[in-house]
Amino acid sequence: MRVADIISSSHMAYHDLRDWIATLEKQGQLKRIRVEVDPVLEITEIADRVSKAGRGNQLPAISEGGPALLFENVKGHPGAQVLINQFGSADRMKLALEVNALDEVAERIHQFMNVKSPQGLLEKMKMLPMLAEIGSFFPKTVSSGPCKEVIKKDKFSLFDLPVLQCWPQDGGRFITLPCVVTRDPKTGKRNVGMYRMQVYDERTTGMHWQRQKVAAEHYRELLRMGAAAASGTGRTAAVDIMARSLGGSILASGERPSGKLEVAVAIGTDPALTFSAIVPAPPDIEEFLIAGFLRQKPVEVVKCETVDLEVPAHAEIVLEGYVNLDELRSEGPFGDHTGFYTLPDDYPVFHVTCITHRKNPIYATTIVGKPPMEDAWMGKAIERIFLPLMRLTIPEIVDVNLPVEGVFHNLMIVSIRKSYPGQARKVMNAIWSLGQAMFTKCIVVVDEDVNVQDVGEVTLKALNNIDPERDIQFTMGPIDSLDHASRLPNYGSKMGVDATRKWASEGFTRPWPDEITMDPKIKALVDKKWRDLGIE
Ligand SMILES: Cc1cc2nc3c(=O)[nH]c(=O)nc-3n(C[C@H](O)[C@H](O)[C@H](O)COP(=O)(O)O)c2cc1C
Ligand SMILES: [Mn+2]
Repeated sequence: MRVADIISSSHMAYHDLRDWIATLEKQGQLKRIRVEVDPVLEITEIADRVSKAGRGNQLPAISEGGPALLFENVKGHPGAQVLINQFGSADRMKLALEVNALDEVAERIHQFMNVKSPQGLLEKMKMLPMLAEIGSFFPKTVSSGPCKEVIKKDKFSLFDLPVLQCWPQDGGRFITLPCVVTRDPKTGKRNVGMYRMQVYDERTTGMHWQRQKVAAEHYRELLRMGAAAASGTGRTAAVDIMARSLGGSILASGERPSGKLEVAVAIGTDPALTFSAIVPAPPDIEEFLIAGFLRQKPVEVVKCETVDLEVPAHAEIVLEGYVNLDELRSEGPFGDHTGFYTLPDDYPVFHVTCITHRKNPIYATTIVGKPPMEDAWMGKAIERIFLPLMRLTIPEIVDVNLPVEGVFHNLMIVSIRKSYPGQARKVMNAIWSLGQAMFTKCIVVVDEDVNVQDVGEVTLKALNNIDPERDIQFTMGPIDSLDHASRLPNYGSKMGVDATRKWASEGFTRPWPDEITMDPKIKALVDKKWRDLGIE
């Protein structure tokens, strides 16, 4: 399939999940499955085989994964449909974002960032279309939408949804592809993040926003506001819980958290919006705007029934509710994208107050586990799209590779144009200060002549070029919550490898050898003789 053949200039943004599914089907990228399957473990085994199709346990860079799957006969859920692996190949990721190459998205971002102040009327006029385009990215509030076709405020149960248990030791069933909407209690800005939700019972789930994520900050912000307003009654069990969860840094003893943070969750949205929920954007940039930029058409949002939040009007399923500020509950274990189970930990509890959905809603989900899986392709898209944004603050970066086996946060290989001594270390520190890249456990910095996408070449050159004691540096800092090896949860060490060629100005005065390459004249000579040699 050539994405170029599909995306003509007249193509409009995917309206919703159904429009996206129809496109996938037209392109032969979707398989409908009518055989009965169990959402407990069985769907995972099928999806895992499909996402690793034809590769055994090989972990390739970018190549095709198997098709998206739409299960139409899910055990225990008559009439339900489950979509999985919608993003599970390089081509589908491009199709989802309606580009021929992911670098096109990067290029568009670059164009917007590159705007200089216009000189004279003509240049100002030239900017008008771009300004009009920016206007079209902002979300549009509409009065109703398909997500309101069915509204359930009194009688509903989360068990009605075909939620998967993914892996044998999972603590239960997990909603794995939710777009979780919260509002910053101070600024009113909205955030959409993807945080998995363990179903506890008919009306409550876990809310696994890790402490460094934006919704967790909204929650803390509300706690701070409550703490500031509180009159100071005795220390309570709730405070102890919060102190444990938040490192004791928010509430002084004697302060009692109260109140709730409203939360809405959209499941099954158009692919740009689903993708925007995982993008590690700066906290103040609303994902609705990012999705609008990606699809070049506003996201239509509609007010919730029971909370003061907006959700995508075309979502298949919406869960409305709140988390209490004084309630945490054990979440997990969960077979995670590291290839290991994440062990149980305390997280807030989401209480559902209302479910709205389309008629015959399609439940969108994913599984994570040993790579490569569906999330590998989303991660690769982020790698490409964020390169120009990284270059804004670290302009010497030439290219970046997050190998899928490095599960995003364990390994980043970065090539730089080195111009001054110590620059590789400066780059490492800049990456460790850059949003969610702070979690990167190991950064390998190479010179610009190394192709970071070729891990073999990196291994050859990087390891030849280092004197480990001199070139490896350790630092302490925040660690991904999923890391099971750090000395403390969320806090530990990181490693940077300066594999650039060392300069005399960096204290390296020995001669540096050339790389081996053959004389081009001899190459040409052998090319000419090659057939006569009779080797092939
Ligand atoms: C399939 C999938 C599941 C994810 N689950 C979680 C999760 O449970 N908790 C979490 O903090 N981040 C999770 N993430 C990563 C976040 O979605 C990502 O860090 C995102 O940028 C968070 O948005 P925010 O910056 O608005 O907080 C997941 C990502 C994917 C692709
Ligand atoms: Mn965000």
